[in-house]
Amino acid sequence: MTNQTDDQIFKKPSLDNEENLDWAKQAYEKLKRQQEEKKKEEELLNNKISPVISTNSSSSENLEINSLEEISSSVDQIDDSNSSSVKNLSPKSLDEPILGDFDDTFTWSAKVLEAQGKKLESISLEEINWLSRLQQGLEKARKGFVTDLLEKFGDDPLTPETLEELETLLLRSDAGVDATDQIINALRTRLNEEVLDSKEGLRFLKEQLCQIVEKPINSTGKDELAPQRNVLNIWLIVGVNGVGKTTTLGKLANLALTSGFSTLIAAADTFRAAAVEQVKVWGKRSGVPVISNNTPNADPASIVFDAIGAAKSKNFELLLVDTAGRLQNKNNLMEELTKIRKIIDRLAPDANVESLLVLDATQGQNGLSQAMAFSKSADLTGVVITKLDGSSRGGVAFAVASQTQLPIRFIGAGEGIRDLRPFKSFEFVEALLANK
Ligand SMILES: Nc1nc2c(ncn2[C@@H]2O[C@H](COP(=O)(O)OP(=O)(O)OP(=O)(O)O)[C@@H](O)[C@H]2O)c(=O)[nH]1
Ligand SMILES: [Mg+2]
Repeated sequence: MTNQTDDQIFKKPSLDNEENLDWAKQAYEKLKRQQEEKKKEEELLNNKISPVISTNSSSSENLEINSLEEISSSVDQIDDSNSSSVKNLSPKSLDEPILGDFDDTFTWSAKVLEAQGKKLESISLEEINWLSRLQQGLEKARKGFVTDLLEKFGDDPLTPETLEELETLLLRSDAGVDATDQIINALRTRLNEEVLDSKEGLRFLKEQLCQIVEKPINSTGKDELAPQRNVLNIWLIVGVNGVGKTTTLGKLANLALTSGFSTLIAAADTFRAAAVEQVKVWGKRSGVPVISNNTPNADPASIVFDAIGAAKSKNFELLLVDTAGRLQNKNNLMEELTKIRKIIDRLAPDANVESLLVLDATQGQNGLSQAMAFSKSADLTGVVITKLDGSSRGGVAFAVASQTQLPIRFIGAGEGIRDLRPFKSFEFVEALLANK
């Protein structure tokens, strides 16, 4: 079967139509018009209602819920404002994406969206902006990989020697032995069958990389992880200290709220004094209420208990639970997670529970042993990879997928509230191997 036929049958997205810039140009014009219209609207609105804005922001102070006694009254108050002011409180205006120049990064981002079947009518600045940042964030990883790779591939057909070089590059980018073996074997088989030029070699490599990260995702039957509407979803955010759990939770809260899910946060990391404050700051930034207990070393399971009670009584759709990354020792940490898990299973047996392990890309392969340790006590269902910006070890995504068989659900590439998006294999592989 020829490759063309493969593509036709599976309709795989591809960035092949390099010359065609029409779609990107139209997309740019559309976003530019949108941005201008929005600016005008905002100016009009500001002139009309500027005094009201400060009143709204002061109400955000009331969104904190610090004790069980306060829950019923505070949640009542939040519920009242949920449809209007909570949405107004979301920090959209704080770091609204801005349309940059019509440059290589824009055209690359537009092409990635077009290749995935995105329609011009539904294209958004948010998506373009994220892809641009992802591609820029992965620059370090790309430099150590693609630049060398393209040099090794050269313009000539691929040889067994090029494969050896590729093997070294993959291992060096932390793709892990399993994923690397799989890719090299597939390429070797292809090479035995036919001559592969560098362009086709790169296309085939991208396809293989996509397959590795897609396998665990496909086996869950859910392309993307999103809360189910009108029922309780509980997402437990776990991982060792400093990997980015709380930041991820804050970004997820914002993503969920802007997607229209009523969201609540449980600040169940009581080990570090500053942890609860940090969660509250994220709660405020995204306009999501936080259930917490300010008593030092309060029992995390009891906070989760309170939060589930509040979520159920007020019909919240998503409860995000921040957990500790460090306790007196590792056993304590695992015991605590098991306890939290038990409370959830007992109190909310019908909830959709996700247990997301946060892994720091800069830690490379070390993250894998963490994954194994956590999977026992936290019953992991997925992975979030953070700090892909500035990490030269973006290849770790392939090691995670092939060795843990856990689906990667979100990726983070920056400290900002918008720097987290659902994981899409095509986008990730294209960003990692972008030829620039
Ligand atoms: N560059 C970059 N920094 C990040 C990213 N995610 C988190 N960080 C930073 O990493 C540091 C630790 O993040 P936290 O969210 O506090 O990590 P944590 O896992 O909650 O840490 P503990 O609560 O101590 O276990 C902070 O300085 C974050 O701003 C990311 O995607 N990119
Ligand atoms: Mg934290």
